[in-house]
Amino acid sequence: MRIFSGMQPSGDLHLGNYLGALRQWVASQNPDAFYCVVDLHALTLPIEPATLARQRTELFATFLAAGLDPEVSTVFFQSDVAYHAQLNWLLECVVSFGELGRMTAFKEKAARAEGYRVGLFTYPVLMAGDILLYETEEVPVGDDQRQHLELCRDAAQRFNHRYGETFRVPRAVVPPVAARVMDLQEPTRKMSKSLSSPLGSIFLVDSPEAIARKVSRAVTDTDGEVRPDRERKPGLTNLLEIFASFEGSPVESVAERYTRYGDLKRDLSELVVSSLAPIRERYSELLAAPEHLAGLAARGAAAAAAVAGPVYQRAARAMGLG
Ligand code: AQP
Repeated sequence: MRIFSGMQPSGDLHLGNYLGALRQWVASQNPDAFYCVVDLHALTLPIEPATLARQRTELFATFLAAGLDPEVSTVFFQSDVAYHAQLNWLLECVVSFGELGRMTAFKEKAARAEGYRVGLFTYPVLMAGDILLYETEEVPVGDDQRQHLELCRDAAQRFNHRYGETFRVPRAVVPPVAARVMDLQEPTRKMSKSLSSPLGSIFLVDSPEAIARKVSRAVTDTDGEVRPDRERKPGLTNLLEIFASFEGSPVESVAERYTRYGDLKRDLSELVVSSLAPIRERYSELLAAPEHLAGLAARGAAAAAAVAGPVYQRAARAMGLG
């Protein structure tokens, strides 16, 4: 199964990234799967060069620490494969201004970024190209990426219609539980790398103490009944979903076991800490060997370019270039 997905190195990964996407990647990795640190996307918001340089390496290490195996699938940096930037331009001349203006992620981020960059507006096109370059069938992502995936599908179909059959049209694969992990302090907003409050996100690299503090301070409600209800009890439902996702059981069966919020929070803390401990440990080991990581990334980029190159050439020729 040809799979592609990516994450931007815009900060430490949180539980949403892990449960919504990365854990699915690990489960579905195969020799035909491509997992990418989409570092060009991280330039859409202000970021210091030294911070980006550090964060992209850390994200690559996090992928491996979570269980991606570069001996099985292709793991690489987007900016190492120039076809991503090249196809972006071709697709910018296929996607319309109006379509991009409807993207909710853009509206949310632009509202918070003073004098936002053109790239913040156009990055869904770059993302569409990331996916189309690999003749992708499935894109494992969290729920927040559905709209961008639809844009990608529309762009592929329009291109094929206008210039002849060129791209495979991909589909999103979203997990059944925890597809949208919410901020622990503002549970009507998704947990985010760049926009969350300090206690709102649990990061994969958080210490056990930090995790316990964040879970115990998570916003719930006052009716005291342990049952899932996204509308009326978003905070509690979020905790139940995180629990169910880590445990691999239905949300209702977790809720049935508890009568008190405090007990649920205590057990959830323990579950999150024990589930993330091996990832934290492996992450530190990997970061201690940067040359090894660089070697793996170079191999990944060569393998990715071998697939992306012919697809880019095909698209360029279809448009009358080359
Ligand atoms: N809260 C979430 N719940 C479930 N899945 C989520 N994802 C992101 N937030 C949640 C999924 O993780 C992957 C990360 O993609 P990205 O790096 O492009 O980041 P993003 O979707 O823009 O959101 P982030 O991680 O919070 O970063 P910032 O704050 O920088 O925008 C995707 O598969 C996404 O669906």
